[in-house]
Formats: sequence, structure tokens, C-alpha cells
Amino acid sequence: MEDSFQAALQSVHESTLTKLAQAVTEEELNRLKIETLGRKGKLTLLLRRVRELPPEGRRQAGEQANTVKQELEAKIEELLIHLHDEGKRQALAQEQLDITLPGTPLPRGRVHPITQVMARVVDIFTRMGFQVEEGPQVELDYYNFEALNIPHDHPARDMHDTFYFSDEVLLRTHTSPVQIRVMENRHPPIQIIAPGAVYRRDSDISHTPMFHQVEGLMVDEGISFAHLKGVLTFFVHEIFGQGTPLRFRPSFFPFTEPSAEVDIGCVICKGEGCRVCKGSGWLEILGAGMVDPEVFRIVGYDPEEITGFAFGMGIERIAMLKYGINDIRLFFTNDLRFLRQF
Ligand code: 2U9
Repeated sequence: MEDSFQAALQSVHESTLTKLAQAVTEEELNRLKIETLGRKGKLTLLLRRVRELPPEGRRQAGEQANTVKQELEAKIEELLIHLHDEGKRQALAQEQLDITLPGTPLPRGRVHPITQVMARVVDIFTRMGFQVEEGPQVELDYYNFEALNIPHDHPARDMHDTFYFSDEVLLRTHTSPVQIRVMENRHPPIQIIAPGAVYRRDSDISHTPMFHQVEGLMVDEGISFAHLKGVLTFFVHEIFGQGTPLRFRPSFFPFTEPSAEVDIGCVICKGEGCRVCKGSGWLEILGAGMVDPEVFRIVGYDPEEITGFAFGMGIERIAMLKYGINDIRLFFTNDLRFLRQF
């Protein structure tokens, strides 16, 4: 084998190993790879010279050059992989999360004031043994009016400002149809409340097209107005406070006879007389009465055998009086400055 070839191979081998040992970046390694093993690389050119060597040394020279080539290729590959792994390790070390740092606090939501008052009212009546019943908000004229002793030509229909889908189908104007449906399906004793949304075509400072009611019904043999007074007195004292004065004032509803409206002593002036109670010292909070015998006949009960009382209240009105709110629309405009106060 030619000595000059041997020397050249050794020189390329050693100088490349030295440079590889000094290389610190991926770019440097790639440049060395091209310089040595590329199409015009030092080792590539040497390998091309093998076939010009005298035949007797050609084979051994070729083998030596290929061994050097394989060694350098493997070395470069190994260094590239090492560099890549090292880069990853360093990046991970820098990106380490400090899980002991305090998080970003999320704003906390609240229960809507109407939902809060509704829950209080439902809780007071369920403690007295009333069971919660629900029914459809899209109702039939029959359940909303006819069965409650409100015929088509009755003036009470005007009061209700009904949303109609057709002659027969409407949005319920009160939750009373729930009690009719329960009585159609069950025998006394019945002791239920019907909470839920109701709809009336009305909109001003004290009316919204949708509002919430809780109605109650207690039916059995021997139920009297005294039971009604006891239940509603307990309710008023629980929701407005134990010392709250209340009075039962005669009234009229087509579905109760006799009927009454319940007033409490004005929460603003404590009975002195002010703008809110229009000088009377009293605020109306709910309506009630003994279920009209005609309603019992319609659902198939014998009014000679059983009696019952019923009552109804608007939850928004209770909430306005409880919290001293003068405009019902505040409940539905979703102003967080208002809602955050409850
Ligand atoms: C049946 C029989 C009788 C429910 C009653 C009232 C009196 C009443 C109003 C209060 C304010 C409606 O939201 S409001 O405008 N309600 O005054 N409601 S007695 O009487 C019934 C219910 C069901 C079967």
C-alpha cells in the first residue's frame, strides 16, 4: 500500500476526531460531517483514490478507509443524538413548573336572589308537611281557566293578560293548573305547593312578562279557615321575622270562597304610613281562601264531604319587600352590581 495514502487517511482520521471532540453545536457537527463525509468531503475523495492504487495494496487500503468512514459516521451520529438529548434536558429544566405558586383566582358566582327567596319559601312550607308538585308551563285553557271556575266570558280573564298560542293553548298565568292536575289524579288528603314560572302580558316597575309563584293547596275532611290562618301566619313570621304584624282582609277570587288578601305591617315605615304603603301602613303580600265548591265538583270531589284552603304569592314581590327593592326589572337585567349584593 502507498505510504502517502496511509498518511493521508491517518491525517483525516485524527484531525476529524480532534475537531469532533471540540464541536459543541449541532451546526458545527453538521459542517464537519459535510467536510469529511460529504460528496466532496476529505474522506470521500480519499476513498475515490483507492482504485488508483497499485493492485497489491488496494484491497487493504479500501478496507482501512471504510473502517475509518464507518467509525466517523457512527461518532458524528452519536454526538448529534447526545447534543439533541442534552438540549431537551436543559429546556425541561428551564420550563419546570412551580406548583407551589398561588393560582389565578376564578370569579365566584352567586345564587340569583329570586332563586334564594324561592328556596326559602319552599323550605318553610315543606317543613309544615307540604309536598312540591310541578306541571307544564305551556297549558291548556281548560286547566288554566275553565277548571278554576273562570269561564270564557269571566272578567278575571282580562286581569290575567294571557299569552295565547291558539284558542286552547297558552302560557300558564298562574301555577293553579298544577293543583287541578294533582286533584284529578289523587284522592284527599292533599297538601302540596306548586312553585314555578308564570307568564302575563304586563310590563312596568312592578310587573314582568315572566315571574315566579308559589301556590299552596290543602284538602281533606274538616279543613277550615283556621288552618289557613295558622299556616300563613307561620309562613309570614318565618320569612319576614317573628314580630311581623299581619292581617286578613276580605277579597274575591273566582276559585276561592270566602277569599282574603294577607297584608303585613309596612317593612319601610313599620306601619307609620309612607310612599311605599301609600300611607296605609300595610303591604299586600299574598292571596288566599277556601277552595270554591265549584272547583271541587269540576275535579270530581264531593264538596259536602271535603273542604280545603288555597293560597298564592308572587316570589318577586316577596323578594322586593324583603330586600327593599323598588323596581322588579332589576331581577332580570343581569346587572352584576345589583346581583352581587345578595
Ligand atoms: C286551586 C284552587 C285555588 C290559589 C290562590 C291567590 C288566591 C292569589 C295571587 C297572588 C299574587 C297571584 O302572583 S299573584 O298575582 N294569587 O291571590 N291564589 S287563592 O287558589 C287556588 C289554586 C288552585 C285548585
